[in-house]
Amino acid sequence: MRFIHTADLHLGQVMYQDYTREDEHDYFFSQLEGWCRTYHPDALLVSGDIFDIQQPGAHVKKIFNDHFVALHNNFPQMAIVITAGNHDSASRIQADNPIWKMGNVTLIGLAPASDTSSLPDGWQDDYIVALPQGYIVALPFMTGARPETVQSILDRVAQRNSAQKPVVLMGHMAVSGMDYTGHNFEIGNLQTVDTSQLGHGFDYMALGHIHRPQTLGYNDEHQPQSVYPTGTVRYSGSPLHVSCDEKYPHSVSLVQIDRHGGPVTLNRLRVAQKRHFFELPANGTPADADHALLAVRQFAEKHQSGYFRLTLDGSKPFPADFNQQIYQLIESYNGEIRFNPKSIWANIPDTTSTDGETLFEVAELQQMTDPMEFIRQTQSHYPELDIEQLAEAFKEVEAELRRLSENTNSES
Ligand SMILES: [Mn+2]
Repeated sequence: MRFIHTADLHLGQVMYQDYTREDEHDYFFSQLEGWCRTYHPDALLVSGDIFDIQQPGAHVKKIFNDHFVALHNNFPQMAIVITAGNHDSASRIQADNPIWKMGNVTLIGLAPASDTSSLPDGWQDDYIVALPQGYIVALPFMTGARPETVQSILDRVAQRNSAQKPVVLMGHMAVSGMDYTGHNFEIGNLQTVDTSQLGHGFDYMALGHIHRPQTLGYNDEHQPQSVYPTGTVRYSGSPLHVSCDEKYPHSVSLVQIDRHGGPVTLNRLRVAQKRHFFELPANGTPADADHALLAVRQFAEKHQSGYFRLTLDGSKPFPADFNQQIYQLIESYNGEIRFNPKSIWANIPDTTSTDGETLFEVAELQQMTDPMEFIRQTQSHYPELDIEQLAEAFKEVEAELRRLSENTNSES
């Protein structure tokens, strides 16, 4: 069996409240189509986070429809299997499955119930895509690990797989021991799943969720090809750079497995990016306002296209309309030069004044992610406040929000 594994498309993503990525996605899909033409995969697997938000607009749905209908029309023999990630609405993805089934496309949105004892015999088959060349277990994002559920499906495959064909398990989760570079913000909200919970009986686990391509237990992304034993666990990574913190190349995974029990041969197909991410100034020295503007002007003239983020010197004065000046400067590039207004601030001075009053620079507030940090520093203004109680309350709210979003993802 030969297949292409990708994930985390985030269709409809808008960068920095301002920039749509439709042409970047078009560029990716044109490359994907080229690979399908060259390598004739039996299947194309997309392991979750198809859309960037749960309720994408009609325009974004059309982008999805156009690309996947084109893939099916051009390669009707290729099975396409798409699962929902935590960014997707499980029920919306699932609802479209019967229609797409007519075009050799399987959409799996809803995870199996956490208690499977009341399900009818053979419920596992809903998650098994049986191809002439092998089996694909298509599991979407799930709350928690649910190892018995996963193993029960893998056992069902084992029963049916008397011909010893390759077995692929799809999933969307954070597995412990992986490299989460670029996910700093999100990771606090996510439980990682221990590898012992992944189940056994698969030759290859096709994961989504982490944007950095990687194979569990290997440090070999620089190689064009790798050969692994059976039971390999891999993130294909996202095709596009999704944030400034992703400084690694992106690829899709072309995988060949000839029989159950391996080996697994992986070819990394490097995705060319339509727009790159840049840090300015290029030499890394935190800039004052004039140097920053100069760096942006030079960058724009030289590259004509791309995203950039600034590192600024917080000990220097900045005009109140500094960001507006940047936007004005890049205006003539028709959205090709794209500004991340959340700058990195260096050398922020200690602004505690002599009377104990805390003053904040805008820069400092911009960097603050924990509301408790702000409250602790301004505690003198709220003598009545029980700080520990407040911290507990924040934790509860955070946990509740997480629980709600996971329920929405897995059950609604
Ligand atoms: Mn995800």
